[in-house]
Amino acid sequence: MFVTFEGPEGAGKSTAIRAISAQLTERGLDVVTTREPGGGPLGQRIRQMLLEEGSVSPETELLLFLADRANHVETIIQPALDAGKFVLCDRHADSTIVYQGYGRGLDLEFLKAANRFATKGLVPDLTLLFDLDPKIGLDRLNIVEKNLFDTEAKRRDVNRLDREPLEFHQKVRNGFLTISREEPERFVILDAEKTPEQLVEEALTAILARQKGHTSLNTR
Ligand code: T5A
Repeated sequence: MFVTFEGPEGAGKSTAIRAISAQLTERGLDVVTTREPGGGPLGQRIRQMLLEEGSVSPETELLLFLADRANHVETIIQPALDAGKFVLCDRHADSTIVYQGYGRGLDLEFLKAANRFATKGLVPDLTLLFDLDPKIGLDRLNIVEKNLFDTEAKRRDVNRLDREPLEFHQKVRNGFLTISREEPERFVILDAEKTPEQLVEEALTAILARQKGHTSLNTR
């Protein structure tokens, strides 16, 4: 089963994925956790190019995200699904629709076709949208906070996209809400202002409910 986690900056996806992965593993599931950009060795290099400071045009940015996705699906996600594993992915194709489409203004129909090309038609079985006011998410990134599921305090580096104006991040949030309404059967929206514990519980409930009715659409 293929589950993606989406949402604006600092919404708590990575924090939740770590806990969810541990709980699914305890239930005996074979779980692969991964992320975009940067899911594999080539992806790590693309991630660095994408997120470091400097001027990058929307077109170049798009093509780098797509290159990362195509390689990620081909070398990590699809092989894991074919082996019957449970894949939890921090951001995927919806981030391209929202950041490069709703945020940067690139053509949405073109982006959908480009995503189909990069993923070879792979679509998540479930997408959890961590919905949050971007002001709260960006504030979270600017403070050192004890990560509730880790033993040490961490500060995540603020990257090139985080530094976009608040207006950009509002468009991103609204874009996620718009696309989630277009595909209500795939998306579950979570209120990311809740505590990490509550979010993990709600996300797990959604995943296990979807797993019950799941017949693998994504196994070749
Ligand atoms: N992008 C990505 C595109 O533009 N197009 C694309 O196609 C793709 C795939 C990736 C950037 O690239 C863009 C989107 C992004 O801008 P990234 O570093 O991977 O950059 O960024 P994010 O995925 O946004 O990661 P973040 O770290 O910003 O967000 P998370 O993972 O949602 O948040 P998390 O878990 O790291 O938590 C952030 C902080 O909040 C605390 C944590 O302890 C941490 O300090 N926290 C909470 N605080 C209060 N309540 C909660 N429930 C909390 N949960 C976590």
